[in-house]
Amino acid sequence: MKFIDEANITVESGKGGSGCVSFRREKFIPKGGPDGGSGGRGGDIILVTSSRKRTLYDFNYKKFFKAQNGSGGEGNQRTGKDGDDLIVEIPPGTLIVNADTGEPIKDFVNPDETFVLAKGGRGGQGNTHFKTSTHQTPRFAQPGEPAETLNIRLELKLIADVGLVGLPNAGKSTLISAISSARPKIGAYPFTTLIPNLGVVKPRWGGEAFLVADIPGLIEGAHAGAGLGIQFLRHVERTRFLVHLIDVSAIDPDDPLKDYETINHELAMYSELLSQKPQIVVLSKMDLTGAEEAADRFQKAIGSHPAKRSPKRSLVRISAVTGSGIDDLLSTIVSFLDAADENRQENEF
Ligand SMILES: Nc1nc2c(ncn2[C@@H]2O[C@H](COP(=O)(O)OP(=O)(O)OP(=O)(O)O)[C@@H](O)[C@H]2O)c(=O)[nH]1
Ligand SMILES: [Mg+2]
Repeated sequence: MKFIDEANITVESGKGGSGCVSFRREKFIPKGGPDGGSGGRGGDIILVTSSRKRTLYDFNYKKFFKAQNGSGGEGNQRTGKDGDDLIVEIPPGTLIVNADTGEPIKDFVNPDETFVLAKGGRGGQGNTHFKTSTHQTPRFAQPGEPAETLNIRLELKLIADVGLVGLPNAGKSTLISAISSARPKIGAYPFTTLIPNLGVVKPRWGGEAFLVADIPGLIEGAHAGAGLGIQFLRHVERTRFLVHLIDVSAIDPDDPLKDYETINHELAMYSELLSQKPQIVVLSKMDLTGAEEAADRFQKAIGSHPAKRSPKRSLVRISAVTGSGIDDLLSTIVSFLDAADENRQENEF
């Protein structure tokens, strides 16, 4: 599912250092010639796409980017130091627009693309440079070129990294409310969610933000139109993996994997691609009585289940009410994201 992320920032390149006015002063050379060096170049603002970046989240907090100014030239023909360039990392897929004119500046598609957005000013020339046969003692030098300032808007079409799936009432919307700023409707009845919700999750301990999609619940026969059908699965088709929620209080003691298999069957009926995505299987509502026993039964049953071998699966227990297991789930999500970045597939049961 697509969602537009936007941020406005200001960038400023480095000013050029000014040229220096200076004359040689040495013993026994009463009238030394001009020896003022030129100023250093100002740093550029360089945009680079990095696959580590997934959202524009960080630009909500840091909005001004300044490259270093060039240093002034000095006597003895010393050139000033060049200012350092400033490299700003953005996610692939970001469109850069001039915020004042609305004109597109650059559309980044792939990782590792670089673009000089604002050029640093050239350093001014020192008075050494202005000496001519008729003008032996120039008492002037050039100032450095000014910095370039640009207000830009970044636009990114986001695709959810993680898709939440499960039966109605499994606790999907409660979970996305607990981990992101999304505030979907939550209800103690099936089909509370009728349209997909997206939430940006920023792990508390730092690291890159990622995007989670909460979709309406699936039921047995959804592929044949039961309940709300499987149309919403297209919103999680392009995610890197699924978080599959199972209400632990609804686990059938005689058939602990029933709900789990129902959802997996519907995913498979939708597409091979979806059924082959890695899954973090989450047992929710662990605060309810009898939850531990039910979860143990589930874990025992899944341990001997063929699905544990392929695709990649992992199991986490949570309670969105008490918050238990949420950090564990977030770090598992982050490790799945990292693994998806590296295209690794391995098993964790
Ligand atoms: N005790 C307890 N109740 C929970 C927990 N998580 C969700 N619930 C409750 O379970 C019910 C369903 O939660 P939702 O988040 O709406 O479930 P959903 O999976 O989004 O459901 P649909 O949108 O209908 O598919 C609500 O009454 C929640 O308050 C939990 O960790 N513990
Ligand atoms: Mg819901």
